[in-house]
Amino acid sequence: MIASRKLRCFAALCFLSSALCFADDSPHLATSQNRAAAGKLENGVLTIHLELRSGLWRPEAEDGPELFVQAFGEEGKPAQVPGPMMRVPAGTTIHATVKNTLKVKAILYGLHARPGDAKDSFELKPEESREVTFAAGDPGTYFYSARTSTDYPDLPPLRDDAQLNGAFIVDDPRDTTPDRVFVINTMFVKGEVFHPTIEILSINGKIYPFTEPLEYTEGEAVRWRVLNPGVSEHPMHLHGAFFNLLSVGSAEKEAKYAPGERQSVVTEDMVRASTMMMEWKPPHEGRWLFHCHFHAHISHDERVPVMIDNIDAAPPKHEHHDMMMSDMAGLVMAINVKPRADKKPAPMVAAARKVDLVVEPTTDQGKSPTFSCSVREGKKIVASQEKAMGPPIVVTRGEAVEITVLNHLKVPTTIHWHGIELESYYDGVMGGGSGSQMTPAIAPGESFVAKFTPNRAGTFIYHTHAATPEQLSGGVYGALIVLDPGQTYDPEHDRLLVIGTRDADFYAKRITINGSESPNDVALLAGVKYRLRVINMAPELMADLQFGTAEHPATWRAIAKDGAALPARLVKSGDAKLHIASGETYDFEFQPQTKGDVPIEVKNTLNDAKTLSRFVVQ
Ligand SMILES: [Cu+2]
Repeated sequence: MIASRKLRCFAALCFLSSALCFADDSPHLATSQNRAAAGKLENGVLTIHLELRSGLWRPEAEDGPELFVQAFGEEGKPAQVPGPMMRVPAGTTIHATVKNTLKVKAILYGLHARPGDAKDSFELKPEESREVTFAAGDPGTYFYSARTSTDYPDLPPLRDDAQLNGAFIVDDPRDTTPDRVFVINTMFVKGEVFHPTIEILSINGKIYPFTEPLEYTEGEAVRWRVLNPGVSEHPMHLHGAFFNLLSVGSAEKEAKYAPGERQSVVTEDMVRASTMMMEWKPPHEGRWLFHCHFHAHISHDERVPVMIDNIDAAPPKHEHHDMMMSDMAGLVMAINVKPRADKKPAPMVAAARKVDLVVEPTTDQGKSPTFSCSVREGKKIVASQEKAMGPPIVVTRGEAVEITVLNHLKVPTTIHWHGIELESYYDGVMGGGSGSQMTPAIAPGESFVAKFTPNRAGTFIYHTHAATPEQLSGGVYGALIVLDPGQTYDPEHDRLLVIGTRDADFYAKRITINGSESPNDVALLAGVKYRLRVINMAPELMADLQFGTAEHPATWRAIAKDGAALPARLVKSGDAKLHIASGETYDFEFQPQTKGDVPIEVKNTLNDAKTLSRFVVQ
């Protein structure tokens, strides 16, 4: 309550944004879990009366801080964040009336048949209404929206109007699989886009730890439609399980994939104004997370009191995740997976491999400290060697491994095994585990034994899951390579290209390649085929990677994403250009044909900061 009372006195900010100033009698907005369709469906016609209104949104607790925003509502009901869900079977006609009760002009998008044209919009003056009638069109996951702000006209609405949207789902009558609909919204209360002092991120109108706790059973088929109508990009990552992409789309259109054509991933980079339909089966019981992989979008600083009033918000208790990453906030959903009814205790498997991972500070403990990771197995020790990145850990599919993490830092840490389908307790998220068994943070001087048997070969990541970004930007991460049985690691032909940043900021300038801001040349042989494992492990980086020049790009062949083989439609040779967000991995085959230099460029797409390297082909 302190936070909300303070908000009401924040008059100075009113000059910057009306989101923080409002009359005391403003109505409260509801938040929506997108479970029920809005309007009235009768004889193949959906009748819906939408209104554009404004009111007080509570993205945290129901007695928590309030933000004055614009939102859609159905006539006679409270306006809501996100807006009312239009959900109809294909073949339905939609008869909608829209009324603008705001004191400003609004432009409405998406109230037409799908596929549609984003330019197909109409304007409503204050108090003006309009009736529209249209066929729903092709089945898919879409959204409608409205804009009242005038800055950044080429971007999705991002000010007080950032919550002015709602899901528009057209169901395929032949597919009755139940699903859930999650809408991610992004609002910049003031400041420049992506350089905000205040960025409010929510899923179905709530900020973690106030997002809806999800509950499933091991092996159950789970289908989600995830919508990102907003301006920001979010690489959405699922812990402990792969998910299949059934479709990807936008407000207006969608691409659908048949079972054999679907990509299997652990992170899907949801670019601005995008949608996806995903399906997965939780392989293991316990407490899990689905979250954005940009550290800034899941940090404690995402709490409203922290952002707006600089008040250190006490971490509230979460229904299922009592101690789960109490320092996380923002774009996170907690998932509790119950054991199958017929579950038998798993047999004890003696680990064939025992590996130590030692995390320690380097002598560089200045403003942006670096950390050293060393991997020990028997007498063999491989260390970071003055780079802000750990050495690869190489394991074998089907072979049980025990990795002892020894924390020689002065602060707690945890190590997450990104992309591995392991038991929750070993996943490296503080508060994870199942039942009363709870994953601890590894205190300074302590150790933790992670046990797993990788069930697919590919490129994965080990990385710190600590609440603050210093460990990530300081190099507490590395590649986790899973080989097929019988295969031996061949670092000559199996190359890593791991992208990081030494500054934890969307506008990071200090981009690293394999832990170095000034990477060495990479010697290759002409005519020889290499496997390249590309990883983005920066705290928050939307990176563009390119081999060759913009005019003369090199050629490579994509083969895997996040450790899973790509479907045939995506396995192809093409220009060596890749957009890769934090938390994604890609595998390519690269076979330089002629001798000479091939430039390597990694660019931050927000500020064009670059780190360059080159292949020297002999
Ligand atoms: Cu994000």
